[in-house]
This record gives sequence, C-alpha cells and structure tokens, in this order.
Amino acid sequence: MTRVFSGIQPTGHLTLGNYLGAMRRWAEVDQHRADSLFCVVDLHALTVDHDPARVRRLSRQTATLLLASGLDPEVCTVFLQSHVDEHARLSYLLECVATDGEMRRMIQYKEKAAKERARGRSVRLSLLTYPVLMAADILAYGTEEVPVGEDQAQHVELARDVAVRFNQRYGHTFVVPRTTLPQVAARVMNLQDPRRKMGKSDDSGAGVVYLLDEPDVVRKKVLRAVTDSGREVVYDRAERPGIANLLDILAACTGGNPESLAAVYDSYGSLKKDTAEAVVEVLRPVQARHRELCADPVYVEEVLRDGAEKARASARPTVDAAYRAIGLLPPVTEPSLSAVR
Ligand code: AQP
Repeated sequence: MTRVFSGIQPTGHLTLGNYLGAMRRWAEVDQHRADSLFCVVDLHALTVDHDPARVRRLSRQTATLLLASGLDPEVCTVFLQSHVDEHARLSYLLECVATDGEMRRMIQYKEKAAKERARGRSVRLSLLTYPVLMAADILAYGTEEVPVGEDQAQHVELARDVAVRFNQRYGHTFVVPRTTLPQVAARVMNLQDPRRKMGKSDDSGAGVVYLLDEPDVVRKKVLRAVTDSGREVVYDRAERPGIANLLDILAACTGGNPESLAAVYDSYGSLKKDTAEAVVEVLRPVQARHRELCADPVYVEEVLRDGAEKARASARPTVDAAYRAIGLLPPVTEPSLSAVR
C-alpha cells in the first residue's frame, strides 16, 4: 500500500487555502487509498516569533479541525510532531547532508525572513533549517507521496534531493518521495491581494477565509474580494488573478472546472455570490463536526496519544537505520565482545 505523509503548521487559524489545497484531499481520497499519516507540525510553529500559549491552543485546534475535516483515526494516523522524537533525531542527520546554499534558496525562507526583519525581529536559525526538519518528517516514514499545496512543492523537492544524496553516500536508507498536487486550487490566493497566497499568518484577515468563520463573515469576505478592472468573466491567472482565484475556489467547492465555469457567468457579482454560497456549504459540515469534537476533548487527546504511538513505531526502524548508515555506533545495551576482551 502506498505510504502518504503530510503535515500542517499551527501558526494561525486554518484557512480555506489549507482546506482546498490539502486537508480535503487527505480526508476524501488519501486516507482511503493509502497507508497515511497526518501530522500537526508544531515544531515548525517555533521558527518565527511565537507565543507558547497560542501555539498550544492552535495545536489543539488544528488537530481538532483535521478530525472535523473527515480524517478517521480508524483508517489513518493523526498525531503531533513533537510527540514523536524521531523527527528531531533524523533532522540533525539530514542537516549533515543538506547544504547552506540549498536552504538559502528556499522561497518561503526568503519571504518569511523578510517579514520578520520588516517587523524588526531577528530571524531564527530554525527558519533557515526548517525544510530539513520537513524532510525528516517525510523521510522518517518511508513516504512515497506527499499531498500538499503548490507552495510546499519546493520543500518536498528538497526532501527528494536529500534522500537521494543520503542513499548515494551511505547506502539505500530512504524511500524517495514525490509531491502530489490537487487538480484545482493548488494555490488559493488572498481575496484582497490575489497575487499573494492566502496564508494563515497573514497580518490582516480581510482577504483570508478561515475554516471557522461564520457564514455571514465568509459571504462578506468573498463579496468584497478584489477583482480586476475588466467586466468579462474569463479564466486568466496572469491577467485576471482576482477573477481566476474566485473561479478556482468555486470549481474546487463544486467539483467543476474553472474554465468552463467562466463561460457560465456574465457578471462579477453573480460569480461572487455563487462562490460565497459554495464556500459556506463546503465549510458547514466541517464547522458542525468541529463543534461536536470541541465538546469531547478527551476523544481528541486519545486520538493524538494513539497516533503518536503508531507513528513512533513506524518511524523508529528507518531513523535507527539512518544512524547506523551514517556511521554512528548503536547504543550498548549489554557488554560487547570488544569490551570484554
Ligand atoms: N493558499 C493555499 N492554497 C493551497 N494550499 C495551501 N496550503 C497552505 N496555504 C495554501 C497547503 O496547506 C498545507 C498546510 O500548510 P502549512 O501549515 O504547512 O503552511 P504553509 O504552506 O506555510 O501555509 P500557510 O497556511 O500560509 O501558513 P503560514 O502563513 O504560517 O506560512 C500545505 O500542504 C500547504 O501547501
């Protein structure tokens, strides 16, 4: 059975981008066809200025929303990254394989580092090395496929490069993973600035639909989406990014195709109205299930405890093999022959 792994950072409230680009596919497709693990990557949330209490709160909320979106702990593994030491253990070994130049080329590093500097904050070393930790997240599980949104494809490529290099230098240890992208909405854009990705740590929430936004808030945000100066509804991501974004969202929510949907509309107003209602309908069951799960926090904790146990058992043999392959002696559990002599 194919091994699938993917993760989500508790750096803010989850967005429609997270849902359409990643979570929905995990729940509707991946967990049923593959041996899959889904992880709240809480260590990654420490790479930028953070409030510990907020990270704890968001980690719980993110895990709850993963379950609310349909992940079923009977068929997949859901857990918190920091509960499984193998991620950090492997990350150091991979830092000895990846290069400084590779890290500095990462687009997310450049963007997030610039944002931190603009806020007058120093850039944490972990922001630079975070793609290596992500490679460890993936490689520890013998992952074959990593279902992500487009913005994460570069990091999965790095995981591939590091796996190939490690295998060539130290012998075959890691499966080489590949990215899988959704057919539509691989990059949902900010509704107020459609040239920017809709991100959960955006400063202003006006262009971001959060999964827990009330229906009227969703409607308001979509109806106020920035569109382009033209009047015709055409699907052109380069020239008409605002309208293309709405068509992508509508297509992802209704199972349609953005180009064919463009032909159905003759005004921006009706496109916005239908998109708003489609988003409200997609979020409705997730929000209802989230309310139920919030009333049963013990269940969520049990899922995370069992998930971490399963994940640990799955990762340990690969990470131990990597330790041996790279040249580290196994810990001595009983006197070895050489010690006796
Ligand atoms: N706008 C998006 N469109 C499509 N997919 C998206 N994803 C995120 N934003 C979009 C996908 O969601 C998964 C989890 O994302 P993440 O938590 O790893 O963080 P990220 O990619 O850095 O996205 P965010 O939400 O914008 O977080 P911040 O603002 O903290 O950087 C991934 O598969 C991602 O591709």
